[in-house]
Amino acid sequence: MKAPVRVTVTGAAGNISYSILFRIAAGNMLGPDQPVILQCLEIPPAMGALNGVVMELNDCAFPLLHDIVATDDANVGFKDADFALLVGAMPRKKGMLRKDLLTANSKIFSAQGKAINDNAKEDCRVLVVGNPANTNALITMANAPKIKHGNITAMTRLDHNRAISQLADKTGVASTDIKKMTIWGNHSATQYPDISQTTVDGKDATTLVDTDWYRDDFIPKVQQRGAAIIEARGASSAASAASAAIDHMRDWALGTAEGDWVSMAIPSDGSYGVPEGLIYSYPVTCSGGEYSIVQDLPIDEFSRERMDATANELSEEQDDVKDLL
Ligand code: NAX
Repeated sequence: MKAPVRVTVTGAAGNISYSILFRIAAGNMLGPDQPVILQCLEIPPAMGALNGVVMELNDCAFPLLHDIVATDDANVGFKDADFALLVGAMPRKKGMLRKDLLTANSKIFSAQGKAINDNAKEDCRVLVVGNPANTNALITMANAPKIKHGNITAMTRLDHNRAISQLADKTGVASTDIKKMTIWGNHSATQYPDISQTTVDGKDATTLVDTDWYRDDFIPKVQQRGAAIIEARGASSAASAASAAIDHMRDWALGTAEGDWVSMAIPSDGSYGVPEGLIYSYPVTCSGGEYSIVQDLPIDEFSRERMDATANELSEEQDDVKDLL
């Protein structure tokens, strides 16, 4: 049996974590031969609820779960972490502008960036789920210079999975028949779900669906899916967000399938003309615990406009938090 690795989850008493923690402990993220120690971080008012979650985790008697740490001290929560899933964030309240949300969360992520820097392993792999995820990741990265460059990422895998599911449904295939889906940019309504390189059971997706459906139905549906879930459920996506976080970390750690890629929001290196340093979602392949951007894809005018629009939104968000970078 391998030595256990330490996985920190913040917002551990929240809705997404109520699914994430159990999936990690069951081995869905790092494989059935990788024991884990869960380090659950919360804020003081949520420690009672977190205690209940810990009781339930214990009651599962998961063979891979070696230990659980429950704390409201970020220095304890990130101690020696190999992986960190930053789920905890302040939710958007009624009447709150996007900018107010950015400011409130920027404080959380600058403090957690410092705590990661001071306590986590230098090659700790970090996934930011809490919104606005890309810019929260930017703030975390700016405050954690010791962490290996590129290891602070944000989640667009839920958007990627939503896009696969919509296209599979439209073309009448299984989701496993869809390959090479891409989400470009921000995890927001400006994201660009791109099927120009996607295949459906080996055929070009663009030859199977008409352009009007793609542009007027598919793209907005993927962009607005989070709002549709809130409308239907009265609460934001939780189990599907948890599942996407597990997918993101699993593929990063264990590798993507041959002949396919996934979408991850990562620090831009300038690829595809995106300003360097923004946390931008790209198509990536993963192998040996590292990701690399899929290069040299053809970009037509329609794509270019959308890729630039979502990059511009990220640049504006970056500007709003520049004092913390
Ligand atoms: P909940 O409100 O259920 O849980 C959040 C938890 O975070 C709470 O228990 C709270 O006490 C805790 N928390 C707040 N500040 C903290 C801090 N400084 N340190 C540690 N814990 C802290 O929200 P939930 O539904 O779990 O969603 C969590 C975040 O994910 C939200 O920001 C949400 O917007 C975001 N999402 C991101 C998605 C993505 O695809 N990137 C999709 C789903 C989700 O909307």
